[in-house]
Amino acid sequence: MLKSPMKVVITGGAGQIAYNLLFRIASGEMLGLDQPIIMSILEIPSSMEALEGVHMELQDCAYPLLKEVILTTSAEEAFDGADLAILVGAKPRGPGMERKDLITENAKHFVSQGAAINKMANKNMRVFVVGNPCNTNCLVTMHHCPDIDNSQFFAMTQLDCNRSKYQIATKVSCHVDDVTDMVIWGNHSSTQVPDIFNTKVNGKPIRSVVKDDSWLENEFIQTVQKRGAAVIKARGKSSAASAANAILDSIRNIYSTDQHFTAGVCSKGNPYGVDEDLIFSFPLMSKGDGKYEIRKGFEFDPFLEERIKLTEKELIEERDMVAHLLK
Ligand code: NAX
Repeated sequence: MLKSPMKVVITGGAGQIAYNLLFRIASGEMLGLDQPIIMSILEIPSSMEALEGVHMELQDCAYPLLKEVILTTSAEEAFDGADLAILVGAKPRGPGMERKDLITENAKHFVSQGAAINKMANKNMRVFVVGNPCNTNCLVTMHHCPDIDNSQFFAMTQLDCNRSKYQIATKVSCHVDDVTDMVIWGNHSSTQVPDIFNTKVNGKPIRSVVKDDSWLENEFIQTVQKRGAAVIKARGKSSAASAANAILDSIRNIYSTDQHFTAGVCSKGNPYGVDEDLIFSFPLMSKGDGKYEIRKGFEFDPFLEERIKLTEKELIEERDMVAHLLK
């Protein structure tokens, strides 16, 4: 029997990630074949014509689960009654633009989208931020949603996790599924910390299987950190299909039960001594109905500890840059 429809909002619907995402959501691949969907797509006015083309293609797929598609430039209309918001839309860095300019420019949009979510969305909804800088954009959104619990906000680090699993599996000639408990700590940026201490390969500690600490601490981490740039260099465009795939993985994890995953979440009350007002990527365990716990008991060697401090410092600096937009 079909469930009652879920309203899923996607921002940046005319962009390249969305082009790899919307069709998979509408097919049922993200929320299941028994979950009808009302898709609400928020875009900026200059991208509405392109979005109309995407809409035509959605229509031409005749998806049985897709009950309605709303295209809008109004955040309040988009988030009205939303059960899940996937915030992909964000401005890319322009010529001569510093990272700081990008952070403050993008954060402004997350102030207004946060306010619209708080006013219009279902209070039990989940917010999943992809648009960069995703951790800090998520923090800004969360600060503008006082009526929605902090535990309902997520920022994406699953793509970094998937990239890590592939590199390790290739190095030791195993399958990606044999690499478990993989965590990305901290920020989705070049300071991110793929965990090379607690990850397991076929149930054994990663260092004892790889037997090459120098590779893990240097080549592996750098390959993961720079993978996005490598894709841009080869393809001329940033990662889109793998990013959309990681969004699907993340949302399925969020709504699963007893599943280990990694994502940026509110650091309040975290067991690792990280500053308490950040969106920081941790090891998580899903608890059903979109709930999770930050997993305890992950241990740090000095290498990991030093890097986790650096990514925390970067997130605090990003928060300082948008301090005037937080409330
Ligand atoms: P595109 O530039 O192809 O698409 C972005 C879309 O967002 C455009 O259609 C634009 O009109 C729209 N947009 C811009 N501002 C908006 C606003 N205020 N409200 C609604 N829509 C708005 O970018 P794409 O390749 O799709 O990437 C989207 C975002 O994902 C970027 O910020 C990118 O950096 C980020 N990524 C995040 C990843 C992660 O792991 N967290 C990985 C992939 C990706 O790099």
